[in-house]
Amino acid sequence: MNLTTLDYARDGAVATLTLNRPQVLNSFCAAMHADLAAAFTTIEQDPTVRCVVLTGAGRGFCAGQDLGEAGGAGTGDAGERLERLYNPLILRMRRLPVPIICAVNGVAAGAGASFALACDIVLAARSAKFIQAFVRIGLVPDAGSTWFLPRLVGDARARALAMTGDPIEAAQAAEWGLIWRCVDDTELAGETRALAARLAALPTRAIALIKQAFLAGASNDLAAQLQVERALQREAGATADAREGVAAFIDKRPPQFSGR
Ligand code: T3D
Repeated sequence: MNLTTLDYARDGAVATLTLNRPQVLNSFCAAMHADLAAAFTTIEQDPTVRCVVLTGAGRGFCAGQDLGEAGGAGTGDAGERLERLYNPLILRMRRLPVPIICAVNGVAAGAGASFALACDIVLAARSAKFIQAFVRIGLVPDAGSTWFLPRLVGDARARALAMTGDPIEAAQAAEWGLIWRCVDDTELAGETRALAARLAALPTRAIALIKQAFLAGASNDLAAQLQVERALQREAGATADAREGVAAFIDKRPPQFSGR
């Protein structure tokens, strides 16, 4: 992979993608979209990747769309850019059959906040902030934020965050349920590594099916979701890891999951 805006690193079964345009707080440009697409293609084609970590280089996580990019926000057809660049990225992350941890190392603004919320588990450094910055420049929250926000924090908080564009501190974000946990800045890297190693050793097929279940559940009624669970459990129950999990329980030993 020839990446210019993103660092791709492997540590065992964990792939880490680091947004790397720190001079503009890792805001998205066309090259970064292309790099992310290439990285996700590599991950999707590599069954040895069992967990993905997303983070940012420098003091920010991601400040959303690069407002200085020629032909970007404020020009042309914003809807076309969303359809071509952001929407496929967000859906791809939700459908990726391995867990994605977001380690929010600094400010996450605009589509950068949406990008974080599209991950499965979000850890944030105490100094990080989440900003629905869109309204500040006359735009609507996008890249999934109007879908994620009310589901995570409820309608009242979601509307206020979207309409005011006020920042929310990582600790408050955790308290409201916007993210999983807020940790001290010095602990973010270690906590992320430990969580990634743990997830990468779990039954990866079951985690992929859990992702599918939650995605389906967001638009299903209870009866439909019970059917989804039946189908997914049938699939999970037939995996080598389910056999290993039950055998390990009976044998009173720790399970050794292969991810299959
Ligand atoms: O049309 C379409 O394509 C639709 C798609 C929309 C998707 C979106 O994401 S829209 C929302 C775009 N993002 C924003 O509006 C956020 C803009 N950034 C900020 O409001 C602030 O930078 C932050 C609140 C995030 C952080 O503030 P602060 O004070 O910590 O940092 P700073 O000094 O503002 O930024 C540091 C540098 O990064 C600075 O450059 P400089 O002065 O050192 O040369 C700043 O210009 C640059 N930067 C920050 N955000 C962006 C950016 N450059 C380009 N695009 C950015 N989004």
